[in-house]
Amino acid sequence: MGTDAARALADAGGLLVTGFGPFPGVADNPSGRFAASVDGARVDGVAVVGRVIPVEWSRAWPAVRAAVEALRPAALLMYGVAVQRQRVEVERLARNVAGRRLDAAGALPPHARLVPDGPAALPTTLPWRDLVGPAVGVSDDAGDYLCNAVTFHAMHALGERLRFCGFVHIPPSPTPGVRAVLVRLAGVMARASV
Ligand code: PCA
Repeated sequence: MGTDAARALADAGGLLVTGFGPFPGVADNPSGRFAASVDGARVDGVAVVGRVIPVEWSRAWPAVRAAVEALRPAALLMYGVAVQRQRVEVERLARNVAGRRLDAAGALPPHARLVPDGPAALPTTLPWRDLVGPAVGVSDDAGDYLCNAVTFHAMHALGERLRFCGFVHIPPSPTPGVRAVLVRLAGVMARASV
């Protein structure tokens, strides 16, 4: 997306949407495809920028942080796929753990804890009650892989700077719930800014 849309995001209370790229077992990640598809969109008057994040222990959180620093969005909505899930679920918690699981570059996490002196868990600041609906539920277990990791880091480092910050797991098959979360969050942001 062009610099004009990025400027609009910084100036107009915009929304950064992230998804992930491929990782072992998932060659084509629907969360990254969704984030790319909404890049440059306006939803309910809210400017949206979409970014695809590498599924790598050393690069995922730095990529999210760099995008937030460059774009200065009002809110950060992150998506990732969970292959066993049947429906879209807003994650209410992220935990300070990194599972010993290989990433897309074949690397393991450097430590068992994401932030050595950080809390055991952090709650989302997404207005999750407003986001749930027929195709969207909630979860209190974001796993111990990269989705949980970027979410914990983002909430730990940016939770107070962003109006809303959180993560949504989506199933591998297409469902209207994926877009519904974005539309509902944009609606909350639009109503709050009038
Ligand atoms: N899902 C993985 C990481 C990237 C993704 O899309 C997860 O649930 O942690």
